[in-house]
Amino acid sequence: MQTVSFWFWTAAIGMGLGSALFAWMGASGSAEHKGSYISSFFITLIAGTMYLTLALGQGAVTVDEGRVVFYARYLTWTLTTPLLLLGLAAVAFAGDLRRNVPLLAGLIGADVYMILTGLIGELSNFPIKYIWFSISSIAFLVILWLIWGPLQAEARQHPRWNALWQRLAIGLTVLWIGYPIVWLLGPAGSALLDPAGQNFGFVSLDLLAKVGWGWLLLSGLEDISRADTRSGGEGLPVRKESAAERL
Ligand code: RET
Repeated sequence: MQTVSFWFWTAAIGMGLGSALFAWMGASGSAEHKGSYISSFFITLIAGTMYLTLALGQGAVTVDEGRVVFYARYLTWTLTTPLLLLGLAAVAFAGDLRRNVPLLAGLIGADVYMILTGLIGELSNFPIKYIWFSISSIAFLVILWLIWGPLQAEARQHPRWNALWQRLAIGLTVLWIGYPIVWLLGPAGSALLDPAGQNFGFVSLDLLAKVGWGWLLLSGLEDISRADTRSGGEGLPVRKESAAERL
């Protein structure tokens, strides 16, 4: 197994390449999806910068149990996970994020709460850390419920976007479930994985959840735009609305 720092450098480079890919896709991408390109670019930029701090030996503390906690990871997750959820919601809402603001607020609130209570858990000793793990997991279940309940109901109202939404929601669910599993297998949980093993797990999930998932989102949005153009520029509801507002 490679060292912890090998995985940090791999992730920093991988995220940097992800940002470059999204900038390049955005340069030729359609105007109505620019928000998603910019958001995907910053998700990987923030993550890449965090991995650079970790690779340089920053952003970590040793707790009483003698474990090293890479707390910088949680700080960036606090920023990147809400952006990922906004991307998923934008597809469910057919491009108009204002369609259901209470649902967005609930999703993002539960998400930030999940990450911060997860951080407290990793900083805590046995047995208190499992109290925080459980609280964080409840918030995660709320997120999954909001995605597969009300958000899915929104997505189903937009047949042209629904197939993409289903793919994205399944990908997000499968990848995100991996995080608590890696946490439980790692040094903070059962210690079946050593720090290098755990970081290999988190780095793989992070690259898939940000670069892989971001690519799925952006290429899917382009397919929808192309289909719109072919069908005679049916257009997005958001465009129609803002055009009407301008009159
Ligand atoms: C923790 C431990 C406590 C219980 C739970 C967790 C879930 C974390 C998740 C993180 C997702 C991160 C992503 C980052 C990419 O930007 C905090 C590991 C439930 C779901 C997708």
